[in-house]
Amino acid sequence: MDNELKTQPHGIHDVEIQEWLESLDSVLESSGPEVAAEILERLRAHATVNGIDLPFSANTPYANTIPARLEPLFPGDQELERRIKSLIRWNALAMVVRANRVEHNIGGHISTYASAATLYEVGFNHFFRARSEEFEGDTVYFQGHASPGIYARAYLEGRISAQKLENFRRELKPGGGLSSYPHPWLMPDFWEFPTVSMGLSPLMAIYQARFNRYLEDRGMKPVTDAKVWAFLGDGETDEPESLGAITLASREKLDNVIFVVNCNLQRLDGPVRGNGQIIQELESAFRGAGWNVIKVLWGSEWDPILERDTDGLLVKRMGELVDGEYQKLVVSSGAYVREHFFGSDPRLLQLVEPMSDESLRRLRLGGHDPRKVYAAYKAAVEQKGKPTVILARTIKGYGLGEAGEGKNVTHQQKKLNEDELREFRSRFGIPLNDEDCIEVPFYRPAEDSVEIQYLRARREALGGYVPTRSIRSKPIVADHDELFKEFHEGSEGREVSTTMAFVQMLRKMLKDPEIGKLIVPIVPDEARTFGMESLFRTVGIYSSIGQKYEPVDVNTLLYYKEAKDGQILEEGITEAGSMASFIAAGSAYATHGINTIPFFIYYSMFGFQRIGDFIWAAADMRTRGFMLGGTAGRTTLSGEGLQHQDGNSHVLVLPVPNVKAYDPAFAFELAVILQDGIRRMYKDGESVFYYLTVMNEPYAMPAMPGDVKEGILKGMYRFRRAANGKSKLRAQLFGSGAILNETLRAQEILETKYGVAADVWSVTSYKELYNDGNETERWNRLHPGEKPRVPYVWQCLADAPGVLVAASDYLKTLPNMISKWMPRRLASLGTDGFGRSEGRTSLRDFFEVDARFITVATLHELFADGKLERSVLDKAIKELGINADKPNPVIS
Ligand SMILES: Cc1ncc(C[n+]2csc(CCOP(=O)(O)OP(=O)(O)O)c2C)c(N)n1
Ligand SMILES: [Mg+2]
Repeated sequence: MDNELKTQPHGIHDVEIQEWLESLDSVLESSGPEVAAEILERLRAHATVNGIDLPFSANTPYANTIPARLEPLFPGDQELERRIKSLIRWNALAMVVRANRVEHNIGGHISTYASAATLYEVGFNHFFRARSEEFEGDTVYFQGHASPGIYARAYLEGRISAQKLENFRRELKPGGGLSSYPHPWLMPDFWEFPTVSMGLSPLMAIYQARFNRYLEDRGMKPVTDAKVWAFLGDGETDEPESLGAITLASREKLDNVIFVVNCNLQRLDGPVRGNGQIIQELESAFRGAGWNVIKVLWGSEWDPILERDTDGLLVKRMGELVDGEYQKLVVSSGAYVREHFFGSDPRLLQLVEPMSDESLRRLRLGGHDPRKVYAAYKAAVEQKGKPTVILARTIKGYGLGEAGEGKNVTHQQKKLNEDELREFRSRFGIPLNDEDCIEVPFYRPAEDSVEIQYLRARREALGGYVPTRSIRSKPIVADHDELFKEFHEGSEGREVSTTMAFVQMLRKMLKDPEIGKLIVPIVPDEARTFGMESLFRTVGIYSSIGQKYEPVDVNTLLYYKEAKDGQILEEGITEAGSMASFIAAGSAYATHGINTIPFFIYYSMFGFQRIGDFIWAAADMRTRGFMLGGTAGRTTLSGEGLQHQDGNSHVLVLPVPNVKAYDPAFAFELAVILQDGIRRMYKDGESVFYYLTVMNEPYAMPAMPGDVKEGILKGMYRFRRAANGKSKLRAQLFGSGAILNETLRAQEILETKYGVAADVWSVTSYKELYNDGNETERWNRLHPGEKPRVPYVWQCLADAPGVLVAASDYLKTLPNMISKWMPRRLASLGTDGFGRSEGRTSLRDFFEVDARFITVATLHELFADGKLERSVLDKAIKELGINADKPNPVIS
């Protein structure tokens, strides 16, 4: 052989390398892999001490992590499983093709499932255990775009009818259809986890796995070996959330979590890393984070070739190609593979000399080989002390041939021509003749066929069908009147904020015999901000390993206590992670049959606008619980400025249909809302959750003025009537949250200085009022023959005289959106614009929402109605010290 080829850079000869390799082989043989690893580790340390600069690499060669000789026996009937998988492939394709024949552009994806079929089928036949009476079951996050395959399998299992398959993406058809992607909201008996907004499911899966441990450590469920599987796309890993929590998984030793990344090297537009290697990049990220990484790159056909490759040249060559080149090889002929892959070195060519071009073309990738995939899954479920990620190489659009296999356009492929359909049919052996085939009928073998029998038997052995969603928790029974009653009394002059009031309620709830244990307080490093540090000591912060150190503040009453059975999830600075915990805890009623009640309290600015998509997923998933936006209110949070002061969240919550949003002003309002929320969600089982803003401004909490519970929950009630109801000048003032106090002050000013008698209303929820108004309007429109219903806002104000003025710490659009159900024109004050670092008084002046501005707005409305002289208004502006030429806060 050519001598040049045997010489490495720096003049080292192969002989020398060979000697080192042989010595390692002999250690491996005589003493095993552990000793060999120890020697390598020592060599590395020795080299470092002696000044050898070893470049850091968390990568292993571009080869299968599990060598062929260590592969376990495949326990299934491989041929039968292949036939079942082929049928699923066909039906998945048929769903999409048929749907698009009926309506052009209805969408659907063929190529994602086509690449992932083996990854799923090995899971379904051998690993995914269902939830049953005896066992909690594994949890599987299916890649959203692979849903046609999951439906097609459920069809073979006899769980979904052909009619439903026919109505894929046509959910409004009579009899219902199938949702495009996993949506528990739309298919609550089937899907458990919404995954299609990419990047969310990997993070949710990690926190789900951690929450499972939390429940075990707190003695709320038995310790099991249940796994959380998350299937993701390689393109999906570019979403920052995807890898955002991987160090939590390794730190917490979450060997119950398994990621399977379908590395087809493509995303929607083209290659994930045309000029690089996504698999190697992911390997180093995961290994660096302490994960067990299993690469499944090459199918069994490669094993004999690799065996002949005693010099490691083939593995070296495998590592040389960038993904763009690999993608090209996938769509090329055997001759091309020979020339361009093996042709780089005569010794490589020699390795494959006996093989035909056809057999070179048929060299499978690891992710399409059930034996390799099985070996990886088995190793993953047996892995102790570390999470596992499986990086499986596949071909996007596998089996589509000319219709898209491996091509850049494959993601969007939804139509196949007749030839392409016939080819696919033949390739996967679907028993349809040429004529029938082009109709793309769904195909299910007879109930007593070996395929159906086998498939059913496998699922029976694994406890039932996956996915299946069911509600397994029992409703709570108590009404908790006693618990909340004390908060109806008021604080007797003591100044407290609504946040403090909430923490008092939380403390009391934690002691309650029925719900105490179920409460899950979740904080992203803000417990002290919200005055919750007293809970550290009383209920403890959850830590899977307890507390290995003496906390620095151990001698104080409220020391930082971590405990294995700690109840608080102190997540650190991750609103996304906290939300994922909220979702896990708020859906445990279905996932685990446990009614955990999460209370996630955070800086309100960093909720709906920062993690809005997680909140949307939580809503889809029918999560229950309470989100508390702390330090809320654009002018109530003083000092913090533009990026902290939230005047938006009550607007941003509007689109989420099943979130009930309240901006309570007083402790008794909060108590009423919390008590009712617990009833609705945990007693009556409603799929809603709550968003409550709580503030940090202290003031005396009044007692509940009579029985106003219904009004609080419906969104508004009259808090204080005008002292002089006979006055000619009348007004109705609406305030919310901390701004209600400004309204009450305005009521006083108006009465004492200007003779205006105003009633003050507390508007606890603009969202509730808006929904009620729309619903009433809709009903009236659709039932013209019946007695019209009256919106709640109108009911409240029908007999309330005078001009109307609203003020809140949020955008003016909130009061404006309900004004059409008011009997007269409404003037709205609010906090549109960027916040400022300032004190409350200045902020309320700047945003024009303080008592003075409410007063002027009221006088102006009276003036506009011709009830007041302009001179009074002019005088008031002066008297109240208002600068009429101040900058407009909305745009300044
Ligand atoms: C957050 C988000 N952004 C964009 C999309 C649109 N989208 C759907 S699939 C896809 C490509 C997926 O590629 P990959 O993750 O590699 O999955 P594959 O289909 O290749 O398995 C994109 C961009 C989405 N669903 N979610
Ligand atoms: Mg991909």
